[in-house]
Amino acid sequence: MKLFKIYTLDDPVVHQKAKPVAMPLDEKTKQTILDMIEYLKESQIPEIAEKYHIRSGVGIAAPQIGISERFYAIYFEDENGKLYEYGLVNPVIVSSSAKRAYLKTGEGCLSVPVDEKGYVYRYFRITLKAYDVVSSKDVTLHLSGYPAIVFQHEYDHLDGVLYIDKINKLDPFHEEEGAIAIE
Ligand code: K2U
Ligand code: NI
Repeated sequence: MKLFKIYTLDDPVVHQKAKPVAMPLDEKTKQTILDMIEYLKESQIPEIAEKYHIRSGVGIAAPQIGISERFYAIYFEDENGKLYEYGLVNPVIVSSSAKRAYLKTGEGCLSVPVDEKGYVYRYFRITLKAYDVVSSKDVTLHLSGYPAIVFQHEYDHLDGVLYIDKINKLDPFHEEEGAIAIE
């Protein structure tokens, strides 16, 4: 298991807009992305997370490991047991719903050491295109609900945007009309 240094709020790289990845993908970048997926898998095993003092994650973006390029890894199962395992390169959200959604519990981030409470409003549904290292194909993903939230959280990292930047500072638990609360 490759242990990554996680860059945090104090590091400029997490606040910068990352650069597109040159294609075709070089072997080094491909291996880094596969290592990021493995890191997520292992982080979700309590004994391993404790042994290596790492926080559990369902996604991780290149800027969070100090690489200012447009790729991120995803690894989690949704409540129906569907596995989301992707290594996405140069992702683009090609369409999104007017309907917005937020996690009732708020969000967290491996790059934000102290959780900030509050609602983070995102699109409820997105269509995202990218090259996927796992399938070695260009993919078009139709996502909604919790999976859409996760993919957007990572997508924001590629633009140097953190979830704390999206919380209403005057009223962190402001209820946006018509938004869907995701438990
Ligand atoms: O990008 C990251 O820092 C990883 C985040 C992703 C994320 C947080 C909140 C909402 C959507 C995505 C971490 O996975 S936060 C920790 C976590 C761990 C297990 C399950 C849910 C959240
Ligand atoms: Ni994050």
